[in-house]
Amino acid sequence: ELSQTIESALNKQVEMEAASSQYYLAMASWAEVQGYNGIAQFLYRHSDEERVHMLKLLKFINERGGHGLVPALQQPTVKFKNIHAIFEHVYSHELLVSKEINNLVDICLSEKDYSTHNFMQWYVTEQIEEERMARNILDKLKLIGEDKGGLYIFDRDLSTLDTGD
Ligand code: OFO
Repeated sequence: ELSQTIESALNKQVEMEAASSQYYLAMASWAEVQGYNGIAQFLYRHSDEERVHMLKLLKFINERGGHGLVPALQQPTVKFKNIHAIFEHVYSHELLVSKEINNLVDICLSEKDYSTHNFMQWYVTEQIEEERMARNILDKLKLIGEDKGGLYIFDRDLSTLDTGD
């Protein structure tokens, strides 16, 4: 059984993952319109993954006797300055997600809910991966700077870059 506190904390995370999915979808669409097809593919995949993160939480809540709530859609930022700005957003967003995941883990411990604590470990590991990937991408972009050729290769490489789980 989930306590009310855990159930609403999990539902808050459902909302966050859904918002992440929307967020990356908006970035993907912008990148595609600008002609960055590889970057767009990468961001579309990332958006799909965030939806899977959301579903996983929703189903866990239901399995444990709670009710996973589908959140309302909010329009995310749809226009971006450039590719660099997009990945700065990705990085800071993932840091925020990690902070929220850690909060949730904290709540699990204070509520002595060890099964939810155990379930949340998947997200803890996932965030390490997501932060690492976002940091790597930012490092690459720093090297590229304003170089058009570099950005062209970066776009091509991102079409096949693994986004993890
Ligand atoms: Fe980006 O990992 Fe879920 O939110």
